[in-house]
Amino acid sequence: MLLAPTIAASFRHHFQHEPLLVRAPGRVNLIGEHTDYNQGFVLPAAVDKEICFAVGLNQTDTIRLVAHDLNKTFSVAAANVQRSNTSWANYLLGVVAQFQQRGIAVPGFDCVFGGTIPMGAGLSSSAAVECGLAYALDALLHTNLDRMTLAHLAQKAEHEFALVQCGLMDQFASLFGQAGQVVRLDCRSLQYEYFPFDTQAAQVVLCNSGVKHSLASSEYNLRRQECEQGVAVLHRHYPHVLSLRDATLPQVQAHRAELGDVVYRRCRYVVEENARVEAACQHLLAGDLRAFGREMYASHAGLRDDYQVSCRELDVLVATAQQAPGVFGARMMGGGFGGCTINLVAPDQVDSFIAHQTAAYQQQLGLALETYTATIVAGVSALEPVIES
Ligand code: GAF
Repeated sequence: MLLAPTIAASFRHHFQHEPLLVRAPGRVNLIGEHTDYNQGFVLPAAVDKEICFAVGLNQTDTIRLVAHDLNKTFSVAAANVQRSNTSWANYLLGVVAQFQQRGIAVPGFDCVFGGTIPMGAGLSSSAAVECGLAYALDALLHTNLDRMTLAHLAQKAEHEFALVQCGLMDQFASLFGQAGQVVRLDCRSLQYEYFPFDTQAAQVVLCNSGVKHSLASSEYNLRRQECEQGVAVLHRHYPHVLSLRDATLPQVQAHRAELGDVVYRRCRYVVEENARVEAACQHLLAGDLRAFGREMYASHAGLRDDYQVSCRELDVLVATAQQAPGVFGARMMGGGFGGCTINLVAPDQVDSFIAHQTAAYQQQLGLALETYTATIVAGVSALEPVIES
């Protein structure tokens, strides 16, 4: 059954009134990993794995939430929204709290949500949940917040209620995606530029390792701290260095001993990854997918060896992709410690690539592989009301 009619029908069943319908996509990131919170560059796109929301004010003081896919409900007084022990509800409550922190009164509302973004696959289902509800509440409350404000609001919800000190990439991609385009965001100036992605030349194929490391959020926050430690050292020598975005490789190398081995490696990775995003965008403009793919492989090597956020399963998937015909590039994607690899594959080789990866994953690790081909779509939007027949 189609997603939006299913979510709308569930809403009517639970709440007996008419909702606003909103869709919020997940994202891929072609290159630029762990650079967003270092004020650097990222190159994401919104994809056709989405969360659909049905939301309506309910003229009461209570917020009533239904997680359609989990078959779970949660309710709370609108005046008493706090971080809860129910992890799925926190993504929504965090958004409500952000409206309230901005002095916007949030009355009681009903919300059903569900979707097709695989959980824990690194496609940012959490950002889609946050951005979709932020967009819906903005529409229902007539607050007219612009998309960048909604992205920041959703990011802060993640910081305060999911306790992950994420950068802005995922929320930005879910809200600013454009069909058929990838978008390079400068996470310091917040300027962004769209680049057409030619699906005749390559398709985005995702290989889901199936690994969901519980370490992911604690290690993520630790990486952020290590980068901050690196900045503190570099800033003493180069006062203009306020983030790793401002540092050069020779500067990082010059202070290797003072940084210490671990922090040195983290810094080296980030500085090199920023340069790779810049180079990759030039290759994309020139239509040179082989060169683009080389940047992806180098990104993976840095994430594996210097930033140390990969895992055996992801490394196997990238190594086997590198052997497969028709593959321009592959790397792990997102925060790491599991989730998906992103692969750029010649369109006429996609089927053989998937067969190759599936067989190799089974043979080398004894694991079943799930794969998705992703289409690049527009960011969060409202949907036409679904009329029940
Ligand atoms: C996660 C975070 F949410 C993003 O902000 C980003 O840092 C990414 O990991 C790594 O590039 O998806």
